Amino acid sequence: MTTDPESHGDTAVLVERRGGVGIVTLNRPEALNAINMAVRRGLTQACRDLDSDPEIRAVLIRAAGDRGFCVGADIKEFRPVDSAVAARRVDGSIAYVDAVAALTKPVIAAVHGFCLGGGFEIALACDIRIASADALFGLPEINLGLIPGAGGTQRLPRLIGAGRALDLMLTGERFGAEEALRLGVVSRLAPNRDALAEQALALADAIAAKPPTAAAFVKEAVTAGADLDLKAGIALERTLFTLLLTTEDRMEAAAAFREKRRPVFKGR
Ligand code: CO8
Repeated sequence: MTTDPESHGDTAVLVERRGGVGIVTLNRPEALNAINMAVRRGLTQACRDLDSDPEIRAVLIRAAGDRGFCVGADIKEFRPVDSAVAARRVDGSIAYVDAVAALTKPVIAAVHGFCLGGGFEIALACDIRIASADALFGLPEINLGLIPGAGGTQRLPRLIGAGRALDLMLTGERFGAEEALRLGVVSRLAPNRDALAEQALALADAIAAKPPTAAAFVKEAVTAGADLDLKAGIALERTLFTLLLTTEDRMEAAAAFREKRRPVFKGR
């Protein structure tokens, strides 16, 4: 089933439901999808709505326009901040990235063109990144007298290692899709934008067809486990594994295998 896109926060963020996949589109192509207040609000709301929708089993975040996924914070909205109180108010504005990271369902970023600053940080808060050959990544905050402020200094080193992440953050250099694949920033490449749209949706569909509780638990084991020592991480894995033994979906998977048919997973 496909729904007409709903808009969140003006038309800055669109949400569409296609079968079990929730598609979130950053939609300010005239500003290369720069993150303004409407994007912050829209993305936050979209993630919350899709996470609480029982029909949705995977989320895809993509962007409108030819030129890119997102060029980061809307620099035209930057204002002088002259007190700690005002700075704290600005600091509270990364709820949109927290909302992406808080999704309990698998989330994929489909990246084309520019993916800079806060845009890159949105992609880093996703579980899987797939890029088209024209993708250009970078954390240029240092050139603005800032540091990445929406999780980049923490998520990028965890993903690719501290040395490589520091190199990218201290230079602010941009890097292309092949380099992103080599570094492990993305796990899949598509040859062009059309192929990206197709491959990203096919990947989301494939994940949406998996038993949803197992998908949520594998995500939890990896993301929560990353903050634990090995012993505690393995204990978490054991707990989640044991819980899955009690699900109807795991009995259905075994029955379908025996009966040589496709399984039907209900998330129970
Ligand atoms: N904010 C607002 N508008 C933007 C931005 C941006 N970040 N980037 C591009 N635009 C606009 C341009 O102003 C232009 O609009 P207009 O036609 O009305 O003048 C339009 O998009 C097209 O851009 P360009 O004409 O500049 O196109 P080019 O092909 O010449 O260049 C670039 C494209 C290389 C992407 C260039 O626009 C650029 O360098 N943009 C800035 C990228 C950047 O520095 N991003 C990082 C921002 S910092 C950040 O994201 C930190 C977030 C941490 C959270 C903190 C919370 C407060």
